[in-house]
Amino acid sequence: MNNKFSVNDCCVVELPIVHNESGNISVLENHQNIPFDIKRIYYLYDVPMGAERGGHGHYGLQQYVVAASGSFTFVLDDGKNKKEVFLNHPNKALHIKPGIWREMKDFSSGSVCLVLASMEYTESDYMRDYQEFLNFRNG
Ligand code: T46
Repeated sequence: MNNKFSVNDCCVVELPIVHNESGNISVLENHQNIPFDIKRIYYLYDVPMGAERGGHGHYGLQQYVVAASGSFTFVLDDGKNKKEVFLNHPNKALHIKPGIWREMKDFSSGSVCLVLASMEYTESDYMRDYQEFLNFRNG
Protein backbone atom coordinates (compact mmCIF):
# COMPACT_ATOMS: atom_id res chain seq x y z
CA MET A 1 0.00 0.00 0.00
CA ASN A 2 1.38 3.46 -0.86
CA ASN A 3 -0.08 6.95 -0.99
CA LYS A 4 0.40 7.62 -4.68
CA PHE A 5 -2.50 8.79 -6.80
CA SER A 6 -4.56 6.33 -8.84
CA VAL A 7 -6.29 6.81 -12.17
CA ASN A 8 -9.53 7.22 -10.20
CA ASP A 9 -8.08 10.40 -8.66
CA CYS A 10 -7.84 11.89 -12.17
CA CYS A 11 -11.24 13.38 -12.86
CA VAL A 12 -12.93 15.46 -15.51
CA VAL A 13 -13.92 18.83 -14.07
CA GLU A 14 -16.75 20.77 -15.63
CA LEU A 15 -15.89 24.45 -16.10
CA PRO A 16 -18.58 27.10 -15.88
CA ILE A 17 -19.63 28.63 -19.18
CA VAL A 18 -20.28 32.36 -19.42
CA HIS A 19 -22.69 32.55 -22.31
CA ASN A 20 -24.15 35.35 -24.32
CA GLU A 21 -25.45 35.69 -27.87
CA SER A 22 -21.88 36.19 -29.13
CA GLY A 23 -20.58 32.90 -27.77
CA ASN A 24 -19.04 31.35 -24.68
CA ILE A 25 -16.15 31.92 -22.28
CA SER A 26 -14.78 29.41 -19.80
CA VAL A 27 -12.21 30.55 -17.24
CA LEU A 28 -9.46 28.83 -15.28
CA GLU A 29 -7.97 31.17 -12.71
CA ASN A 30 -5.27 30.69 -10.11
CA HIS A 31 -6.66 30.34 -6.57
CA GLN A 32 -10.22 30.30 -7.92
CA ASN A 33 -11.07 27.06 -9.69
CA ILE A 34 -7.76 25.30 -10.26
CA PRO A 35 -6.10 23.44 -7.39
CA PHE A 36 -2.51 24.45 -8.16
CA ASP A 37 -0.55 27.52 -9.24
CA ILE A 38 -0.35 27.63 -13.04
CA LYS A 39 3.36 27.86 -13.91
CA ARG A 40 3.22 26.99 -17.60
CA ILE A 41 0.72 26.84 -20.44
CA TYR A 42 1.32 24.90 -23.64
CA TYR A 43 -0.77 23.46 -26.41
CA LEU A 44 -0.49 20.65 -28.92
CA TYR A 45 -1.77 21.32 -32.42
CA ASP A 46 -1.23 20.19 -36.01
CA VAL A 47 -1.08 16.63 -34.69
CA PRO A 48 -1.03 14.33 -37.75
CA MET A 49 -3.85 11.86 -38.25
CA GLY A 50 -3.12 8.63 -36.36
CA ALA A 51 -0.30 10.11 -34.29
CA GLU A 52 0.12 9.08 -30.67
CA ARG A 53 1.85 11.26 -28.08
CA GLY A 54 2.71 11.00 -24.42
CA GLY A 55 4.18 7.69 -23.35
CA HIS A 56 5.57 9.03 -20.10
CA GLY A 57 4.75 9.92 -16.53
CA HIS A 58 5.76 12.80 -14.29
CA TYR A 59 7.07 12.61 -10.74
CA GLY A 60 5.63 15.91 -9.55
CA LEU A 61 3.78 17.66 -12.36
CA GLN A 62 0.03 17.96 -12.33
CA GLN A 63 -2.00 19.29 -15.19
CA TYR A 64 -5.39 20.43 -16.34
CA VAL A 65 -5.97 19.37 -19.96
CA VAL A 66 -8.66 20.92 -22.14
CA ALA A 67 -9.76 20.10 -25.68
CA ALA A 68 -9.71 23.75 -26.76
CA SER A 69 -10.78 22.52 -30.19
CA GLY A 70 -11.71 19.10 -31.56
CA SER A 71 -11.21 15.92 -29.59
CA PHE A 72 -8.68 13.31 -28.45
CA THR A 73 -8.34 10.50 -25.96
CA PHE A 74 -6.05 10.22 -22.95
CA VAL A 75 -5.15 6.78 -21.65
CA LEU A 76 -4.13 7.07 -17.99
CA ASP A 77 -2.24 4.32 -16.20
CA ASP A 78 -1.28 4.07 -12.52
CA GLY A 79 0.70 0.85 -12.93
CA LYS A 80 -2.28 -1.29 -11.93
CA ASN A 81 -5.31 0.19 -13.63
CA LYS A 82 -5.91 2.08 -16.84
CA LYS A 83 -8.61 4.60 -17.65
CA GLU A 84 -9.52 6.17 -21.00
CA VAL A 85 -10.80 9.74 -21.03
CA PHE A 86 -12.27 11.24 -24.18
CA LEU A 87 -12.16 15.04 -24.25
CA ASN A 88 -14.28 16.84 -26.82
CA HIS A 89 -15.54 20.08 -25.32
CA PRO A 90 -13.71 23.23 -24.11
CA ASN A 91 -15.69 23.35 -20.87
CA LYS A 92 -14.24 20.06 -19.64
CA ALA A 93 -10.80 19.81 -18.04
CA LEU A 94 -9.05 16.56 -17.17
CA HIS A 95 -7.06 16.85 -13.95
CA ILE A 96 -4.00 14.61 -14.18
CA LYS A 97 -2.38 14.07 -10.80
CA PRO A 98 1.35 13.41 -10.32
CA GLY A 99 2.78 9.94 -10.91
CA ILE A 100 0.39 8.87 -13.69
CA TRP A 101 1.54 7.43 -17.02
CA ARG A 102 -0.33 8.88 -20.00
CA GLU A 103 -0.73 8.23 -23.68
CA MET A 104 -2.73 10.35 -26.11
CA LYS A 105 -4.40 9.16 -29.28
CA ASP A 106 -7.29 9.68 -31.69
CA PHE A 107 -6.64 13.38 -32.25
CA SER A 108 -9.30 14.77 -34.53
CA SER A 109 -8.27 16.95 -37.44
CA GLY A 110 -7.55 20.50 -36.26
CA SER A 111 -7.69 19.59 -32.57
CA VAL A 112 -5.92 21.74 -29.99
CA CYS A 113 -4.88 20.19 -26.67
CA LEU A 114 -4.42 22.98 -24.12
CA VAL A 115 -2.42 22.13 -20.99
CA LEU A 116 -2.14 24.15 -17.79
CA ALA A 117 0.76 22.85 -15.76
CA SER A 118 1.86 23.17 -12.15
CA MET A 119 5.60 23.32 -12.93
CA GLU A 120 7.98 24.83 -15.44
CA TYR A 121 9.39 22.45 -18.04
CA THR A 122 11.85 20.13 -16.29
CA GLU A 123 13.10 17.08 -18.16
CA SER A 124 14.18 15.45 -14.87
CA ASP A 125 10.51 15.35 -13.84
CA TYR A 126 9.76 12.92 -16.69
CA MET A 127 9.64 9.13 -16.47
CA ARG A 128 9.99 8.16 -20.11
CA ASP A 129 10.75 4.52 -19.48
CA TYR A 130 7.80 2.31 -18.44
CA GLN A 131 9.95 0.11 -16.17
CA GLU A 132 11.24 3.24 -14.39
CA PHE A 133 7.61 4.25 -13.96
CA LEU A 134 6.67 0.85 -12.49
CA ASN A 135 9.66 1.00 -10.13
CA PHE A 136 8.45 4.43 -8.98
CA ARG A 137 4.89 3.16 -8.52
CA ASN A 138 5.98 0.11 -6.57
CA GLY A 139 8.73 1.85 -4.61
C1 T46 B 1 1.26 15.70 -21.45
C2 T46 B 1 0.85 16.11 -22.79
C3 T46 B 1 -0.53 16.64 -22.82
C4 T46 B 1 9.50 21.69 -24.18
O1 T46 B 1 10.60 22.10 -24.59
N1 T46 B 1 8.78 22.42 -23.27
C5 T46 B 1 7.58 22.00 -22.79
O2 T46 B 1 6.96 22.70 -21.97
C6 T46 B 1 7.03 20.75 -23.26
C7 T46 B 1 5.68 20.24 -22.77
C8 T46 B 1 7.76 20.04 -24.16
N2 T46 B 1 8.97 20.50 -24.62
C9 T46 B 1 9.71 19.70 -25.58
C10 T46 B 1 10.35 18.45 -24.94
C11 T46 B 1 10.32 17.43 -26.04
O3 T46 B 1 11.49 17.51 -26.79
O4 T46 B 1 8.85 19.21 -26.60
C12 T46 B 1 9.15 17.85 -26.92
C13 T46 B 1 7.91 16.98 -26.73
O5 T46 B 1 7.55 17.07 -25.36
P1 T46 B 1 6.70 15.94 -24.62
O6 T46 B 1 7.38 14.62 -24.78
O7 T46 B 1 6.43 16.40 -23.24
O8 T46 B 1 5.36 15.96 -25.50
P2 T46 B 1 4.00 15.19 -25.37
O9 T46 B 1 3.06 15.82 -26.32
O10 T46 B 1 4.23 13.73 -25.51
O11 T46 B 1 3.44 15.43 -23.89
C14 T46 B 1 3.06 16.71 -23.38
C15 T46 B 1 3.35 16.79 -21.87
O12 T46 B 1 4.70 16.77 -21.60
C16 T46 B 1 2.68 15.70 -21.15
O13 T46 B 1 2.91 15.73 -19.81
O14 T46 B 1 0.48 15.25 -20.64
O15 T46 B 1 1.70 16.99 -23.46
